Amino acid sequence: MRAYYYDNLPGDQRLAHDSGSSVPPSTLEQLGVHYWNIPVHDGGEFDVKEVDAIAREREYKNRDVINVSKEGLGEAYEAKIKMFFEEHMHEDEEIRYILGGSGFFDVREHPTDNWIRIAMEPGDMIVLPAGIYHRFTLDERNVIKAMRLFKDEPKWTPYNRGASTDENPIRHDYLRAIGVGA
Ligand code: KMT
Ligand code: NI
Repeated sequence: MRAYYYDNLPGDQRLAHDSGSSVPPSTLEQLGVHYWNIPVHDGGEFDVKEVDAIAREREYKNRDVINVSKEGLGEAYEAKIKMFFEEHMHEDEEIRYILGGSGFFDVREHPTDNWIRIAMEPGDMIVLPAGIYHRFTLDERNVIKAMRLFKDEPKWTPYNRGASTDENPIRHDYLRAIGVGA
């Protein structure tokens, strides 16, 4: 995982858009973004006990695997890619453990509203807190395979940023939790 400020230059979302200014782990922690590395070996195997330990501690009872690629998503591909990259929030955490491929999660820093780009590779596991504004894109490899963990029913409904998300109670809870008032 590598985190840096997005350069905000026009151009393909799949390019790195690296401003050259890196973001330290402490900044991500302040935003409520948690990160672990659980190595994924060449054959794709990993230590499931490490995943289980995090899942137990954080009460993620369920999991599945998503393949974000043309082959994996079929007819839904173009629409999903577009939807993932619209700035949005969820009313629950978004937890992803990367098993193959690579891609970028962009999260909004608060209160600056700068984009922080998080480059994810196999072995990287991330928790985006409920209420954080974020988006996702594939990179130029055009493929990522990720385990999605969740508590009960997955609540992955994306709420695109706007007047109503600014008033969403989960968004307000998030801002209170990171200690920067609504
Ligand atoms: C999401 O909800 O944004 C995704 O599942 C993106 C692909 S998982 C790396
Ligand atoms: Ni999301």
